[in-house]
Amino acid sequence: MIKNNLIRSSIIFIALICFIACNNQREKRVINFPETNLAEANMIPKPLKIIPTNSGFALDQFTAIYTSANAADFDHVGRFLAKKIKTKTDLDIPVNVTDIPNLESIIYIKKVDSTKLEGHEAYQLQITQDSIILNAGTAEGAFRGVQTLRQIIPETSTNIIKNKIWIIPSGKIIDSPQYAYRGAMLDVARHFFSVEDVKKYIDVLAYYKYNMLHLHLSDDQGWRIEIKSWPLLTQIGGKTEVGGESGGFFTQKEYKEIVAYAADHHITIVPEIDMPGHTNSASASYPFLNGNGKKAELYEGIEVGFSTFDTRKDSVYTFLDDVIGEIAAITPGPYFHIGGDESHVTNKKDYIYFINKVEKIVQKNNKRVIGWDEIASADVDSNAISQYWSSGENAKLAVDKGMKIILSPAKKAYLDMQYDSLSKHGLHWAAYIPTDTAYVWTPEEYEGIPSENILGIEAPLWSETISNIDELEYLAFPRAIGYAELGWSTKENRDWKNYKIRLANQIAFLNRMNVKYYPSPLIDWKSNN
Ligand code: TNX
Repeated sequence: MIKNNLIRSSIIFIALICFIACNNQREKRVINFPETNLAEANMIPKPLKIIPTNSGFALDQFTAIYTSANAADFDHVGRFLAKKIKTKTDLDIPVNVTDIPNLESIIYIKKVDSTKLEGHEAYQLQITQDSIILNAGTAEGAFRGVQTLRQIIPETSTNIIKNKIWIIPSGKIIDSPQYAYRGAMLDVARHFFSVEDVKKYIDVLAYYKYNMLHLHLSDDQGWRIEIKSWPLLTQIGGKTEVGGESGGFFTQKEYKEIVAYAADHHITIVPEIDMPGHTNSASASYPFLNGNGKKAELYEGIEVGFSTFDTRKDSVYTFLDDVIGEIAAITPGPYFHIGGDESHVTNKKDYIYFINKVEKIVQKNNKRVIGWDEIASADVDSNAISQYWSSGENAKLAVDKGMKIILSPAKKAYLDMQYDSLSKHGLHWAAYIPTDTAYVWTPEEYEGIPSENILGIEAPLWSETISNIDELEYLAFPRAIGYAELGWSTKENRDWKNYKIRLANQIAFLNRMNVKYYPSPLIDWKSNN
């Protein structure tokens, strides 16, 4: 293996030297590039620094991709890029193939000393007339850089030389994210979404540099993850959905498939089992869990706050030990979300007792607790993360406890809020959230939360009113694209007027991906048709 790597590394090295040397010896292809401006290229999220040099790089059939040797994960990123170039341009770009006759330009994805870059997702792109060098300290950084590169490949080719070329504007990009946590949440409990749906969502999220996908796997209306030691959870609790539709669940094998697909896109899955409230489907499956004093029946409505686990029974914690243990075992990411919201029929003392016990179980499984903002009112330690959705008071409690906060304020960041009163899907209990409102707010200064407490932002998509991928996409896009920029780009680099032009330019990508976005009247989509 080491020998193979060594051989490969020398071959690639020789190929690169050859490329440079040969280019000096043989007559160099001359292209008169039209003037370009990398700073105006169509990138979302906007990179930290862009230095245009106003010329171009010709992507064409004489381009090849190379990646640092001894780094299989970089090779993987290179192949991902080649696949995406194929979809966009129909070009077959070889990856780590030496001996290419007529090689005119290279894309080199290079592993560099990570201490020279700003964090593990940082990357730099250096684009000149015959090479693109993508420097990153990790495959994750390289993957983020590849998304930028995908975005600046023009939709159409030109014919200024004999063969078709795609002119990428030249210059330098220095980039790293503002927040370490840039998430989307999908509620597969109120309505179930298939593995294929989740994968399609991941494809689009990855393009905009999201790095977390939180799956809301259980709620009153359905239990969506197979637990081998408690099979009735899915056999009974997985059967229902809001509105009487047919339910469903992920087997552990399917969940692992999602985790692996997400990992391939450098996205971490955050599983959520919502408790002690929002637990009707579990209690309908195993009645001993129930703490609200009534017999739990399967439920297909949308009212919340009526269910609770019995927080004072040891058997409930034995059950949760199994549930959390089984899910943690197939979740490589560092987080486990315990819900904790709207436990209106759990008394305060019991709530505090419960959250404390569950936190210990999560920690025993080597995961870090995330919970909705209410968990800050319990006795959690500073390592737990509070997900702000509605209560400024809970945010203060979290700050006092030294906790990190994920910002998901319902009136700004809830993807299930209607755009306006005419929206086909969605609710409006928190607000109407048109595309500009979703973008024009400042997580950096939200409700006086100190910036050092903010881990990042997440856009939750609750699914009471949506039951298929088209409806999911109607609510998620274009707003989720704006949240990507809020999470990645600095305040100085964000501007609605500039963003809305770049957003309009996403239409080609969204159409190619067959994303049924909501054509917000605030965006001049037509100019790009
Ligand atoms: C509130 S946000 C909820 C969810 C609903 C959502 C609908 C939160 C922590 N709880 O149970 O689905 O509103 O917008």
